[in-house]
Amino acid sequence: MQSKERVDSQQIAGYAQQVLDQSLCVIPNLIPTAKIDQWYESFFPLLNRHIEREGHKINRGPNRYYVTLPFVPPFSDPEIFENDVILGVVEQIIGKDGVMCQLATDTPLKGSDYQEVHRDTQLLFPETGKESPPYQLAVNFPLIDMTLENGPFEVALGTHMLSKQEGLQRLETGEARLEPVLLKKGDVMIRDVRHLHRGTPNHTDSPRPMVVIGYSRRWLFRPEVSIQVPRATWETLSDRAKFWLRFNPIVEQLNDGEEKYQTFAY
Ligand SMILES: O=C(O)CCC(=O)C(=O)O
Repeated sequence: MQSKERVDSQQIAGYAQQVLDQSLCVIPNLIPTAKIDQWYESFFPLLNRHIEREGHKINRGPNRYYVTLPFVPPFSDPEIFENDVILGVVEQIIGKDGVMCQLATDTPLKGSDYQEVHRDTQLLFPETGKESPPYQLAVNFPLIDMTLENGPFEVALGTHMLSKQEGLQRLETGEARLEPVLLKKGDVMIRDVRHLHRGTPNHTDSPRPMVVIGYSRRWLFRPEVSIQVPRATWETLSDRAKFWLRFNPIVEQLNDGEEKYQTFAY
């Protein structure tokens, strides 16, 4: 596991600056690939059950699924959600008193399509028509290598502080352009979810899951996502982890309900 010893505070500041300037940074080889393989294996039954139960909703486009991960091993792994480098970058952007509010996956399968170009959140103060400093981040990592064939995530860098209209105009004029982010297993992307982006078609037979861990400013209420923390897991957490998870419900038993995060594109 890469720690602050290997990525020093200057590098962390550099990653944070990249997110502020261009809306994302990629930290290579941060998560051991053996860990990713374990997540991949544990994820499959969840994906299959989700498709059986809710696959008909097609809310993210055909053959593309959003699946929340239960906060139990291997997914409740402090070496990932509480990683010093990830939290170091996150803290510099949304503050040391932020919250972790989401643990889920996006997975295009064969037959998926281009999504409409979108952002993941609305203006905080719509009456101003202006963007604010950052308040919501996604930490993403794929469970297999992303390739041009298997539905890479595409993003228009530097569009996070523009209005959607202005961003779309820049795409039309060629001033901005959508680029695939070809993350390898173990790489971690930290992004400001306001940039224009889209999912692309997976032409292969292998589903391409990408994990999303959401971190927000402490005052942002996102009722569509939350992490149920089983009491047994809570008891094992560090004080820092408890702090970041403090506004999530602690439950005696996981409630295995339907996905609430249906409206996702703005
Ligand atoms: O490529 C991906 O997995 C992300 C797709 C996406 O942007 C979304 O579903 O909101």
